[in-house]
Amino acid sequence: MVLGLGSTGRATAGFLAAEGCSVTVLDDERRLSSAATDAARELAAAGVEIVLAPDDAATGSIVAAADLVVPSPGVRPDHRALQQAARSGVAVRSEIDIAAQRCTAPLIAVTGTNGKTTTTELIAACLRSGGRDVVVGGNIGTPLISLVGTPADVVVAEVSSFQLHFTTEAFHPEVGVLLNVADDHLDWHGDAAAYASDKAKLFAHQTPGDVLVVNADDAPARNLARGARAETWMATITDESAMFHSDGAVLRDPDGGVIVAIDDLPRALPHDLTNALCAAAAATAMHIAIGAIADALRIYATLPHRVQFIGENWGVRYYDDSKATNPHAAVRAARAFDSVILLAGGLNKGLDLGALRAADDHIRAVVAFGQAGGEVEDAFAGHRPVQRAHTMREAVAMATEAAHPGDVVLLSPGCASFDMYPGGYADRGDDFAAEVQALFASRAHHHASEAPKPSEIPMAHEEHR
Ligand code: UMA
Repeated sequence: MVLGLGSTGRATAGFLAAEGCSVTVLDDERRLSSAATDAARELAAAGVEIVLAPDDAATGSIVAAADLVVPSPGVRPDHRALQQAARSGVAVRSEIDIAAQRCTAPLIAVTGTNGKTTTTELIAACLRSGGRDVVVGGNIGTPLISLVGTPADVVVAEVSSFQLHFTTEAFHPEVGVLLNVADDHLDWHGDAAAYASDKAKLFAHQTPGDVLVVNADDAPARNLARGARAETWMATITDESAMFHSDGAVLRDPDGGVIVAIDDLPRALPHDLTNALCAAAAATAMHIAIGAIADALRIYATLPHRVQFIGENWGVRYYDDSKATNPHAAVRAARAFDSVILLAGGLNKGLDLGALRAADDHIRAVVAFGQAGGEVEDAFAGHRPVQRAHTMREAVAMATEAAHPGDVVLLSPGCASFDMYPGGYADRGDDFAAEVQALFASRAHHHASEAPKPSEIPMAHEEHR
């Protein structure tokens, strides 16, 4: 039984049906998107049974009759079907667990609260630069199971805590990368300890011949990794004695060899260096030459909505970090600048937004917005000037008003976007960028209209023609 008819559920149902399993897919929604409707039709043609919006009794009897339940990542562990599976002793395994068991190529798996997608792509770029045939999947977008059977030298997977929750010993990456662990998705996991223990499943089944790359600058990640059996490779930008490190000018490997000069990187915020070092370590574990790694790091284009520079106007720089959907990410972004006007708020995922104050020293003023705007206001009340905006346009205007030349206006919300943007964080970032550009354009127009009219140009000008 597969739970959920999103990208994971569809790929899993199709894969298992093709393996000869008898598959039933349950989705709690009564109405499907058009993509899901088309997929459901195709699956039905392949013999998969689709059940929409089942009641408790129907769910219970389908689960009781199943040998295996595969929940989609978005399905919470307290879902009645999973409770029923536990009561009936039916195995529950995530899609990445089933996929990992069938992958013949070595698996590199990347997790962490923030930086997963970028680091996954960086690793893939380093491996490709070294001549390896690479496929990339997981939380990044393509379900891992749909890559099974694709010829490749290496599989690189971004894995989320949701996906790790229901893994077994079958999930055993040859190289794991643990970037950081900070509160996120507590509405799904219940509490921070449960979230961290799911992250630890990244390396739970690794053995001493495997490698676990750990960002040593993140204390929770470092502590969590103490339980690892794999060889642990540390990466750090603060300690020059550690394995993969930065000396301030150059990224170096454990032998002190030069990986790449920091000036040669497309961007060098602190977390860019961390991601680059972790990627270099993972690629080294796969025996990629340093030169090939350096080539990839030099040309890597940063992804949109991750501290993305939008433009500069009247001495103020504007950055879109809409991808920062938890306080840890927002704090990290704000700390990359000296004086920030922070735009924060949105839909809180059960997190303590007071954690945003950890970047206090870098924040001059705050504009709060969205459903969690009140919580953002409370976090900064009495510490920093806070204003409340009701639209993105208003937020950009308020931030611009508050900004002095040299400041950075940073959209780094610390919250999910679904309260205002059903399409997700990318839509929120695009809206911010559009409002910033509109503001620039209106200022340029205003500026032009302030220029003297031809009739006001001094006569002397005429004489010089
Ligand atoms: N559904 C139910 N009952 C539930 C919950 C969901 O029936 O209780 C159904 C929904 O009606 C819907 C389907 O399940 O039809 C959606 O499943 P899903 O939410 O698991 O989404 P997928 O389309 O399968 O996408 C998932 C990941 N989604 C989530 O983790 C929420 C995608 O990550 C991932 O790219 C994809 O698998 C392939 O691996 C997205 C994400 O937001 C990008 N991830 C989180 C993040 O990065 O912060 C973890």
